[in-house]
Amino acid sequence: MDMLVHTRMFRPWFAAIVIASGIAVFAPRWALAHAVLVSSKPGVNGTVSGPEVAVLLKYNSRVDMEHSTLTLLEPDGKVEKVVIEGEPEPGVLSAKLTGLVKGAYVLRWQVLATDGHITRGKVPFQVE
Ligand SMILES: [Cu+2]
Repeated sequence: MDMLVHTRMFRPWFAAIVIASGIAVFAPRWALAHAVLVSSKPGVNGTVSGPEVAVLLKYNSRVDMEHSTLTLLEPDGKVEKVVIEGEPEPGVLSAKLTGLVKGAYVLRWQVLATDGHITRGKVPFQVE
């Protein structure tokens, strides 16, 4: 009877420790492996002048340009596909936006990292 009580009390703690150390060990590797946006042009919530806007998205790891997509949500609610122009250096994607009028835009990105995982995010910005 005594033994059973001890076992029940022990297990949740043991599970918690195993989970916590698992996160501690693997979290840095996940962070390195996934493509996370490090910096961008335009910057997040930044303001740029139109009508032509150069886009640069810098990630913490190499990305597969062929399997990455960019879309632009325009002030009128229209969503346009943005052609990825190139990869000026590993982990950096470039594109050119043209004909942008004044207003609020959201550039949505989805990239495939070299570890096979897809990440996505958005860069809201203003054109003045
Ligand atoms: Cu990953």
